[in-house]
Amino acid sequence: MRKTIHLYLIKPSQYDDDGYVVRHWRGVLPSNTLACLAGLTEDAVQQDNLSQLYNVKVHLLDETVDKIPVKKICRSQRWGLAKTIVCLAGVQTNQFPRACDLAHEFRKAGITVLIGGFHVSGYLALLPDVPADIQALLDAGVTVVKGEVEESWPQLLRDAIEGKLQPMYDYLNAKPDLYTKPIPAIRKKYLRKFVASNFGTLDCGRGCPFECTFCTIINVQGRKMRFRSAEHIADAIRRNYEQNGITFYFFTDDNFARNKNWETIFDALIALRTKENIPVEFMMQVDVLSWKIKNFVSKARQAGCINVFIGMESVDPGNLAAAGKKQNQVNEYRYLIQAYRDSDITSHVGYILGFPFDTVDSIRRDLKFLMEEVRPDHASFFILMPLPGSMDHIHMVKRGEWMHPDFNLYDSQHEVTKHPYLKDGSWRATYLEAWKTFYSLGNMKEILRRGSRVNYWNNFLRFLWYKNSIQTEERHPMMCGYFRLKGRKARRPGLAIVPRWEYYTTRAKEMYAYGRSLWRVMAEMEELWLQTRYPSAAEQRVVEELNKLRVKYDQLKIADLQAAYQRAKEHFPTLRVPSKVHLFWAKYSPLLVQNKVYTRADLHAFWSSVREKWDDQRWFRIPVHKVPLNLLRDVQLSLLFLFHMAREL
Ligand code: B12
Ligand code: SF4
Repeated sequence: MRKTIHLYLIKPSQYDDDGYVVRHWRGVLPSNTLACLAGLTEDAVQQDNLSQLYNVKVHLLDETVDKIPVKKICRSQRWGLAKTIVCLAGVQTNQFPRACDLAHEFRKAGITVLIGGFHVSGYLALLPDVPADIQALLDAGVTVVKGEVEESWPQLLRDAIEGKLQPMYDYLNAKPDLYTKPIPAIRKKYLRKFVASNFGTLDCGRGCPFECTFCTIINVQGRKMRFRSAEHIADAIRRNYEQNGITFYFFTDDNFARNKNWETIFDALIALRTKENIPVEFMMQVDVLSWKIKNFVSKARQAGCINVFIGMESVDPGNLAAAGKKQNQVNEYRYLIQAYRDSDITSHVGYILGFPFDTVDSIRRDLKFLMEEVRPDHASFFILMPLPGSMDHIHMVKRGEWMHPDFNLYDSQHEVTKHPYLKDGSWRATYLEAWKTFYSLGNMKEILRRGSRVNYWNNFLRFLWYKNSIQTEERHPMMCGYFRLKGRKARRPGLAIVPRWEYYTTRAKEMYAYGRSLWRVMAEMEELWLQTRYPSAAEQRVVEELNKLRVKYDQLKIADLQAAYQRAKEHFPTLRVPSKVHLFWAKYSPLLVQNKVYTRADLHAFWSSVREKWDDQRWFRIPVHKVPLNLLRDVQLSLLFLFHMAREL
């Protein structure tokens, strides 16, 4: 009988500021590292004939959306009937403390544990000495893997199964050629934990030729570009479409524009779209010079690109020079954004706060410049942090400068170093202000109005994700999902497990605050939709017919409305003329209020005044008779809004 091997590929999460493990009901971005290791494992099991000797069961767990069944895993190799191997995968610096806690717990139960990813790879790439926390892992019998494992995974897996693992493997200098290596495997079951189950990840290449000092990629994956074969990529996309219905990809390459195979990959995607009718679309990461590469932008659009993430980082040339970001020319930013906009590709810029010349005032000034002159469609803000594996980290170590000892905070939303001008919490305060300013109703409105109609919902849904993350979940959108879950006992070691009563009371309060905040976000998004949505041609025609009547809206009779619909129907035969009851409500719906701008401002004003009177205990001044009608209008409007949004998901 073949021995069962339980291979757990676990992507650890992070602790929140109260020490609870961060987990969400639904995630937004699936982990590419898990997909990569799953693909490599499937291949290794087949290629290495492991399947003839062992029954390898692969379990994919992403702690940002899955509860890790620690006890079950610890019990899984009791009685010697099975062997369990835990791989802590893609561990970034902010996930390292959580990964260590999990590793020690598994090791106590005698489980084989390996750890890899950017934290250990980056740390050990630039610093010769093994730091205490990594040494503690080694002492506990955890195997530490530095670098990429595309070449070595079959051997590593065999070593793990046969109990021959070495304490440390170093593949940093043996960077794999990716050309025909197994492609990340997408698992439908895993994707069910995410908002969009048609969403896959794939790295078409690795490496970046530039030299930014805050970046770890160049010291781990190198500056020499490596890439996958376009044919392999196209095969995987075809297979994922047929088997799992995947139509949207995040190409996680750090810089797709420097992938030497970009044109062949785009051609393969264009062929999939045009010859095989596979409606694939994708987003990718590029540098600020990408728009100058001949045909790059136009071909990207033809290949299905709808969004680019651009490492803009700052609009201050002094800051860019200090960060070694020589390629970024501020005076060309607006042309870059426009080039993508002209091809109907939305732009998303990464923007770092806390460079040497940043002050509260300069950040505000730069943000204004970014919003008014550069005019990207989206921006993500990050607090500068010295990640192990970056030149910034090495320089600070050498200079003996203070860095926060808790790696859990190295998530670009906490201050982990001291800044000469951003003191006493003003760094984080300015960071939060930047999010609020960029995603204000006014700026979102501008973006939707200047963007093309085809990208309307693409932009809108991203706004919703970002607003919800920042305002309701209070987390960086790239580290956030929908609806935070908290395990009472999933708390950082050293912190007390609070009694049930206290825990549930606090959770109830948190839920209430969450509900209120979500309500505010949804109301703002509804208003945004009302003010910017594209009415259908038939609807516009009805409004035109109404305008011809030259009667003030509130003087319109139901019969007038019905007649307007009848006349519009002559041009749009499929238009349904609503019943009188329906029109009675429609008359009060803000959707029909004016030709130009739709709004729920009157409803907002009504509820605010009710609230004010309630708070001042002037109950008798509340116009009770208007409450049911306005409530119905609000519900009707919300349903309409949710219906339109759901259609686009
Ligand atoms: C795509 C991406 C994202 C995406 C999606 C990430 C994902 N879930 O897949 C999003 C946008 C969500 C994201 C967010 C963040 N990211 Co990011 N992201 C990347 C990026 C560009 C690609 C990741 C990837 O797929 N790589 C390919 C995989 C296969 O590489 P890998 O993880 O290193 O795995 C290989 C090896 O390390 C090894 N390996 C890994 N684990 C294990 C385990 C075992 C046991 C073994 C044997 C081998 C092994 O095998 C793999 C195959 O060779 C990387 C840069 C990069 N080039 O990797 C940054 C990067 C990983 N991100 C980074 C950061 C900082 C973040 C954020 C904190 C930023 C922020 N505030 O938003 C968040 C954290 C989010 C989170 N909770 O994970 C840093 C991490 C550096 C660090 N030391 O922590 C990186 C390196 C970029 C950088 N600027 O330096 N990110
Ligand atoms: S351009 Fe991006 S990926 Fe390349 S070195 Fe700079 S930060 Fe890193």
